Amino acid sequence: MTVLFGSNSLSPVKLLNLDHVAIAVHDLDAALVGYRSRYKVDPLYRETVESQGVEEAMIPVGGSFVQLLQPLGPETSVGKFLSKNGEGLHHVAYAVVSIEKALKHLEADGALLIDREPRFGGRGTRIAFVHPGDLGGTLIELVELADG
Ligand code: CMX
Ligand code: CO
Repeated sequence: MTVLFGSNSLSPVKLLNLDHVAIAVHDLDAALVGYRSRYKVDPLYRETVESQGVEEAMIPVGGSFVQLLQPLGPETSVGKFLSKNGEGLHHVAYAVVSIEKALKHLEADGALLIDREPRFGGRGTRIAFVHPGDLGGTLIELVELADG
């Protein structure tokens, strides 16, 4: 039997890297002040993504980002999460080579997909979510970067 350690080169989903970890916050300005004060870091991007119901800031950390998410209203995904859980880790996001190929494989594999088709996220990315009930109680986002 062949056992591969620490490699996903054979994965049809082709996870490239950890793109970001996302943290739900009540007040984005206050959170950014906290990160600047404590860790001396600033966001590279900040934008409102209406379709996701969030204002988000992306703080670079090595080759990945911390994504801070403030909900646009109480009925959004992040708004509901905050009222139930308070501030904290909301999802992890993996960069993939092709989001269509990744979704096709995951659907065929029986994954509990939230999105069968990609949607637009921040930074011009295309994104899709896998339900937290699918694996480890963690909401997973797949990201295809704008420049491939
Ligand atoms: N992580 C882990 N579990 C979560 C969760 C999260 N972020 N959000 C909800 N859950 C759990 C709840 O605790 C609940 O569990 P139980 O059934 O055991 O109580 C279950 O999922 C259902 O939760 P809910 O409050 O009823 O919420 P909904 O089912 O209406 O929505 C979800 C949950 C994940 C389907 C929805 O939030 C979604 O579609 N998310 C994807 C889009 C998104 O999050 N966009 C914002 C970020 C945008 C970006 O990153 O760019
Ligand atoms: Co995200």
